[in-house]
Amino acid sequence: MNIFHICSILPSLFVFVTGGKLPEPEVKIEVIHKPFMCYRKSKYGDMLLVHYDGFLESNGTRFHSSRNEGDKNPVWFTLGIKEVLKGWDKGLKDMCTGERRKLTVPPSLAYGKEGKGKIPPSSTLVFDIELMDIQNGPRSHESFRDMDLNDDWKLSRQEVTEYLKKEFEKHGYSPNDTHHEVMVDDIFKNEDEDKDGFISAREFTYQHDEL
Ligand SMILES: *[C@@H]1O[C@H](CO)[C@@H](O)[C@H](O)[C@H]1NC(C)=O
Ligand SMILES: *[C@@H]1O[C@H](CO)[C@@H](O)[C@H](O)[C@H]1NC(C)=O
Ligand SMILES: [Ca+2]
Repeated sequence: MNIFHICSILPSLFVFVTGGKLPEPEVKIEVIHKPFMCYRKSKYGDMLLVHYDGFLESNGTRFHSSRNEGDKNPVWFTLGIKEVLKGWDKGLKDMCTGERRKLTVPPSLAYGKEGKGKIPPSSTLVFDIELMDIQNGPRSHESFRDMDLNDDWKLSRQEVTEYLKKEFEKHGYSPNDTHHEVMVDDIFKNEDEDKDGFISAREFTYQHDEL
C-alpha cells in the first residue's frame, strides 16, 4: 500500500472509530499487583469492596485514604452506575479480587473544572486501589440500561410501563393497560424513595424487591 492510499483511508477510519467526535479522555490503568489465581472479574452492576488512596497528580498530596482515615474500613460501591467518579467506573472493570491498580484520572472523569473540597479545579487524580471483594449487585446494570430508553439515568413511569409490556409479551401474556397501571403505581411506591417521580440508577440498585 502506498502513502496515498494510507492518507485517504486514515481519516475515514478515524471517523469510524470515534463516531466523528473527539476521542473521550481516558483513564490510565496500571496494574500494580495481579493475583496468581483469578476466580472472578469485576463487571458493571457488581458491588465492589475496595481500599484506596487518592493523590493529586500535581504535587503528590494524598487527599484521602480509606486505609488510614475514618473507620479505616474498605468501601462498597456498585460499578458502572455513576455512584463513583467516572474514572472509577471506567478504570475498575475486569479486575480480579486481590488485584491492585493505579488509576490516573483526568479532571473530566473526576471533579472537573470546579474541583471539590480538597481537590483544586481541573485536577488530575491518581488512585491506588485494591479490590478486596466482589459481590453480585442486587440488580444488574444491564437491565437498568435496557429500561432507560432515553439514557437519562433514571426511569420514568412510561419507561417502566414499556418494560412491563415487553416482559408480558415475552412471556406470552396479552398486554393489559389497567393491570400495568396498577403494577407501575406499586413499583413507584416501593422504588421511588425520594418521590421525585423517577427511579434513579441508585434507587434501582439498592432496592431489594424485584421489579
Ligand atoms: C499541593 O497542592 C494542593 C492544591 O493546590 C495544596 O493545597 C497543597 O498545599 C500542596 N502541597 C504541597 C506539599 O505542595
Ligand atoms: C386487566 O387487569 C385488571 C386489573 O388487574 C383486571 O381486573 C382485568 O380483568 C384485566 N382484563 C383483562 C382483559 O384481562
Ligand atoms: Ca430515563
